[in-house]
Parts: sequence; C-alpha cells; structure tokens
Amino acid sequence: MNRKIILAGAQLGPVQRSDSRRHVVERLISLVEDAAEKGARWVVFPELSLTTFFPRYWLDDDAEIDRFFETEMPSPTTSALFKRARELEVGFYLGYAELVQEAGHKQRFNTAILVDPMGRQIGKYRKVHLPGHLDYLPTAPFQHLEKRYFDVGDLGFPVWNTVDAKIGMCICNDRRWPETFRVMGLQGVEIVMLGYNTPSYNIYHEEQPHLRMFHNRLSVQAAAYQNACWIIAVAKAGCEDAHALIGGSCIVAPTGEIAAQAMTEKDELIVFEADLELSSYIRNTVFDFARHRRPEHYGLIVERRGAGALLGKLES
Ligand code: ING
Repeated sequence: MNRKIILAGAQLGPVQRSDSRRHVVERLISLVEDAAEKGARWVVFPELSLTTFFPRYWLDDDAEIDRFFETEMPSPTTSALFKRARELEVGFYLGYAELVQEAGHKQRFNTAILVDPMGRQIGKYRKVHLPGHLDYLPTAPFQHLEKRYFDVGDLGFPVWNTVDAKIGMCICNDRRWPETFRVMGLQGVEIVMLGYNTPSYNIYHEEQPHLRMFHNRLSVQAAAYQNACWIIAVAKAGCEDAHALIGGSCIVAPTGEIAAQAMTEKDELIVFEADLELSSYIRNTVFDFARHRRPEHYGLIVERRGAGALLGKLES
C-alpha cells in the first residue's frame, strides 16, 4: 500500500530591504498557484519569507527593529496568501519574524506556522538554535545578529497529526543540530518542513564557498535518513542588497537521497510525489528506535550544554 502525496518547496529569490511585504506576498501567491497547478498538497516557503534577512544589519532603534516583525498572522497583507491557498486547498509552511506583546512584555521570535489545506492554522514553531552573535562585530563584512533580535524559541519541536501526515517544523540553523530531528523522530514525524536564509560567506573565517552547500545538504540528508522522514528544505536565495544567500532548496527522501532540487537562486518551485510508506522499511529495520536505541547511555546529551562544562555547575 502506498501513501503518495505531492510536496513542494517554494524557493524565494532575494527580498531587498526596500521591497514591500505586498510585493513579496504577490510572489508567494504566484508560487502557491504554480504548486496547485502541479497537484501539490503542501508548499514550504523560506525562513523570514516576508522581509530581507535583517539580522545582517546592526539596528539600534527598537521601532526600526519592530518594522521587520509581524504582530498578527495572518496580517492584512498576508491574508491574501491565506485566502488563495485555501481556495486552492494547498497547505503551507511560512517563516516570518513574530512580535509578541503580553502585559507590557515584548518578545521577538524567528517563527514558522503550519496552515493545512483547509486553511486552518494548526501549528507554530519558534526557532530554538539561534546562530551568530549578540554584539556588533566591527571587522565583519556583515553581521549575523539573530541572538540580538530573537528570543530562543519556547515551543519545543512539536509534531502535528495533519489530515495527510505527521508533520514537524524547524528553521535554518536548527537543521545543523541532530537533536532537532531526533526529538521529532521520536514523535513519529513523517515530513519535516524547514526554511533557511544561509549567507554564502562565513564571517568568522576563510571558508571555501562550496562548503556552505555541502554542509546544507549533509545536514538534511543525514537527518532524513537517520529519522526515516521526508525533509523539504527551502531557501531564500540570491543577493539581498549585495549580500549573497545560498540556494540549494531540496526535497530529501527517507533514504537520504535528494528527490528534487532547485537549479537557480530565484523564485523557483520544486515538486516531488512522495510515497510516505517509503520510510516504513527504514523505521522498522535500521532505525527501529524502540529496538535499537539505548537512552541509558545518552545522558550527557541533555545534561550538558557545552563539552566539559556541566550545565549550571561550572558555567559562568
Ligand atoms: N543561517 C545560517 C544557517 O545556519 C549559519 C547561519 C551558516 C550558521 C553556516 C553556521 C554555519 O544556515 C541562519 N539563518 O541560521
């Protein structure tokens, strides 16, 4: 018996700092219409889809920072995307910057939501692994200030039992941490959706540019195989105000093989008819967690944050 479902990744080309959200939403709608035409049930958009990757900038003023964030979702601008996707019966993952004001307390998250083909917002995820740095790096060609602009996600790594499959979400740097996928794997996840904005160049040391794509692929291919799940990983790509972001959006099978990949650094839809049953032989043999895992030997993974320093004991 197979459980075939058509999955899509909607890669975005660059979003310039001066681009309006309305213009970006028009691009997203065009991609979701293309996906529907190709029979897709779910479409994954990138991390921070609605704006340029603003953590590359040092922003001092609170109001200027908040201008990159959404205080409601759907917002008046994004409601057109929600409406069109519902008309087409296509579910989607959308990454955006979320501003939460509760009783005078402000929190900012790097967030993704899951909307099902009936237009119901069924899930939210807030980025846990925030890369980069907190303070201004004067010698860096650009900044990477996610630790300055975002709070650490507070929702964990949930998996939702949707109408089609068990679906989980993560965001960008999360894909480099195997814990991300194993927590979802232990919930029986069948499809992990993730968006990313990955600078083409490393601000910390001289790194060959090809390694950016290699590490991107290595992370998601290993995760898909080791957790017997499909992964849809989607870039915002290209040059945003002269700052390059890698493309390489791909759909990865539970075997770890790349089933579809983007060829450009522009708006580009990738599509694949996935058989969700393909994962069952992997999760019932080599990665049969219940039969093979030995949690009694894994204690350090949750007890320690850094190597050699016990959490809360030796760290300053
Ligand atoms: N971007 C990058 C990412 O994890 C990065 C940051 C690149 C960290 C390369 C480490 C190495 O793909 C975001 N937004 O997390």
